[in-house]
Amino acid sequence: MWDTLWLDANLATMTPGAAPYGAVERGAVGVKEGRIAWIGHAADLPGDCDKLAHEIRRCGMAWITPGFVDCHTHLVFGGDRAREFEMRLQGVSYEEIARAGGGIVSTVAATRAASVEELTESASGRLAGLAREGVTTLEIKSGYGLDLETELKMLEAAGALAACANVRVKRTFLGLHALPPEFKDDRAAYVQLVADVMIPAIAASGAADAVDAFCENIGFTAEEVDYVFSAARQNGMEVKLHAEQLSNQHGAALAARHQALSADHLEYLDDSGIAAMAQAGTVAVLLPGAFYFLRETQAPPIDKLRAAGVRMAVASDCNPGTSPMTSPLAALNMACTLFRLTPEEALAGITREGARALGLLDEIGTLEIGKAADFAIWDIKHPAELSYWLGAPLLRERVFAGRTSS
Ligand code: DI6
Ligand code: FE
Repeated sequence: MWDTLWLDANLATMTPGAAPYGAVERGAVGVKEGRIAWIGHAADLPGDCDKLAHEIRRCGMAWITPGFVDCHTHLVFGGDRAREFEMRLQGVSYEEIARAGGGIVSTVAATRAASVEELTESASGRLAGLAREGVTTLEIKSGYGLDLETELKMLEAAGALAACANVRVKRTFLGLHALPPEFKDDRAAYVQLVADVMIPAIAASGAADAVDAFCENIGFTAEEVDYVFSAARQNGMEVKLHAEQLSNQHGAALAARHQALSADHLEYLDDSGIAAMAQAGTVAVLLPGAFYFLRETQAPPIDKLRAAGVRMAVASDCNPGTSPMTSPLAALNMACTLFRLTPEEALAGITREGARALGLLDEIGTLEIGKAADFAIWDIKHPAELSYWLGAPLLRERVFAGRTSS
């Protein structure tokens, strides 16, 4: 017998195939021990409902999707940058602020000053925002500590969120996010510290399983990233990259050479980068919240990515500097309005492709037998509504490992 049988629902399974959204109308889902034990048309259920499961849950023909996977966030940080937002509105650019010692480095100071408890507490408020819109798995990056102690403190806070909330968290070490003030005259020494000291320590402690970097004029060069990625791979860690966000540094191609899970942002990606990603199977993570907040005008080359068969994920990039957004539904809307994704591509981007970008597609991301019973139940009549409404309370229920949870 199953633990729970979800009935009177339409399913957007997001499994690739004939039907758009992998849709199954009048579907049913049987869950046992936190996993999907049966899924299909209710008419094909192998017996009498009451005999199949201990508990029957009727959904009033709501739609069930896989739980949302937010595969790129900087959810843990100290302080905020609302004041900087005001400055930008008065005409100061993001790059100017960064060069003047503001930007990421100001968040570093606030993060260093915060305790693990304070970091966990402030991030849990943001996590609640994501969960209210169906997120069951998210990635959290470090990168506002820039010293081993604070980077580990951030990763500890991310781990604490996973322990107390009904959510799956993947942790990423983002040592090459900005040059810490104490290394401002010795870039090479900081890059070496990240590669030779921090990565081995973080790999050994299991505090993160992937390494990210910010490859940019105001961040780190492709050469510096290459050095750090080599260390990451030697220490058995996955890699991913903030690439081509503000300029073309050929970061995506570099990431692909290291078999990166994903290359993220990609507004300035060129044809050779696209080809390299397609060949390596590196996922393109699209972050329309940052595009919107920075008032960027060059969109990522969506048509070319699609034509090349590069998989596209969509994520919030929740961070204090360029995407203070805790709404995955807003990200879907922006992916469609600003980047011209179809609503189906956008939804796949925050479910199946988000899972792929985290290396978790065997476990989550689609509704299939054997996968974790993480799903979101929506008061909608068609899945396109998830990309259409802005600010509507669409979530009826969030289910994590087979249990309803807020
Ligand atoms: N790119 C981004 O959009 C964020 N980090 C990055 O490398 C911005 C982080 C910040 O401004 O705090
Ligand atoms: Fe980011």
